[in-house]
Amino acid sequence: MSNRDARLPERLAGVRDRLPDEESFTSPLHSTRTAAILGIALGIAFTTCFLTGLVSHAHQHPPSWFALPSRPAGLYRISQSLHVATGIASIPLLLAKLWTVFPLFWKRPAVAGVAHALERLSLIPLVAGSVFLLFTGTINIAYWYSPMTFFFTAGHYWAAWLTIGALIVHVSAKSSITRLALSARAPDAVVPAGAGLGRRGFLATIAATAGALTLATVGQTIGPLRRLSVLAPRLPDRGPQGYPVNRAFSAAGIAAEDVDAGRFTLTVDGNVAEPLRLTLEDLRQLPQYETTLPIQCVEGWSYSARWRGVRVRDLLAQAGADQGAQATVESLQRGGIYRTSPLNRDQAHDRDTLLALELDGEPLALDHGFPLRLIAPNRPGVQQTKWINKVVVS
Ligand SMILES: Nc1nc2c(c(=O)[nH]1)N[C@H]1C(S)=C(S)[C@@H](COP(=O)(O)O)O[C@H]1N2
Ligand SMILES: [Mo]
Repeated sequence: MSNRDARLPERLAGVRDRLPDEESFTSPLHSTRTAAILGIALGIAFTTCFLTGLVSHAHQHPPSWFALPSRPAGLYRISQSLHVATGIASIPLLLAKLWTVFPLFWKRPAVAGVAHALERLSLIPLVAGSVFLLFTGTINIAYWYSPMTFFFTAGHYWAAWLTIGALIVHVSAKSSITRLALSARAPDAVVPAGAGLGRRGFLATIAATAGALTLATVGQTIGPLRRLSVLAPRLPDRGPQGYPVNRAFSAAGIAAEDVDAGRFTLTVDGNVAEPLRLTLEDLRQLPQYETTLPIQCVEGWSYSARWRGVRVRDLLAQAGADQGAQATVESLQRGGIYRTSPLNRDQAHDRDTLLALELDGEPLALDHGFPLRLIAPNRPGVQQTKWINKVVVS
């Protein structure tokens, strides 16, 4: 053994002595009580975000055992606005929580028994999953796609299950210490006068940050707050005909002659007695209905508008489809996963499921889907397909 090797254990011990331990972090804000309060806030936000995320996933990947209802018409708007808002509010909460509990990562012994080891191991998926979800959600609504080398919805969805599983383990492991920390009898850390923020001040700062972030984005869906929404990527009153657009006509790869009013035709075929082929003039001659419905983008922004057009159920009846028929609506757009949109029985037969020709009393702008777009109650914006030229009945 060389001299250097002989000194190795000694040198390692030296390094260990220089590492911080739990006591090195002296701020009284690293208290169990602060961690417990932030943990509860984060638990509520994450659970709401998870459940509303499942709703959105179910709309876009309809399960075979459950048909999503077409009512209440504005339900998806509430659910998805909550999803995005709770996700955004979770960012400062998570950062504050990680900062508060950070000294515990240096606690010795690092492992004290099997249960403790498992509880600590579950922190890896919990922290990594939370950071991943909030990061991918944020860059998705900010249209910053380059770091996303995977399909966003699949990655975000599976990470959510992993994170919620780890959260359940974490909450079970911490429930008694949380209860104790919040009980009136628990001694609270005392902040000496002049020593900086106290616990109340710290929590108020975090709450104010979460509130400010919410206000700076929630105007994308709550119209009267739009002036405050400096961080919202889309505003409900900016765009052609006064409404925002995600996929512009120029980005959809559709030839101008395909949407020429004189040449355009809509076909209704598939499982029908009598396939239909209708020109724009034919469609205008059919009974027209008007409805006020929201477009709620999965990214959080939304607006409500007055739509006028032909009922899908009337077209199905005219083509001689079954009472229980379902349908897929197809766009002139050539590629992309959002060029088709499925309607289950309920959705296809709802009186407000329209192929709209007009928005607020005017023909649709090209960017809003001229000549025809789908508009139906209680569904994500990605399923309100534009530039429709085909309905396939099944
Ligand atoms: N054919 C087609 N329709 C589409 C899309 C698309 O990419 N292709 N994007 C959708 C998305 S993501 C949303 S939120 C709504 C937005 O509606 P608007 O652009 O008319 O406001 O349209 C939807 N319709
Ligand atoms: Mo969207």
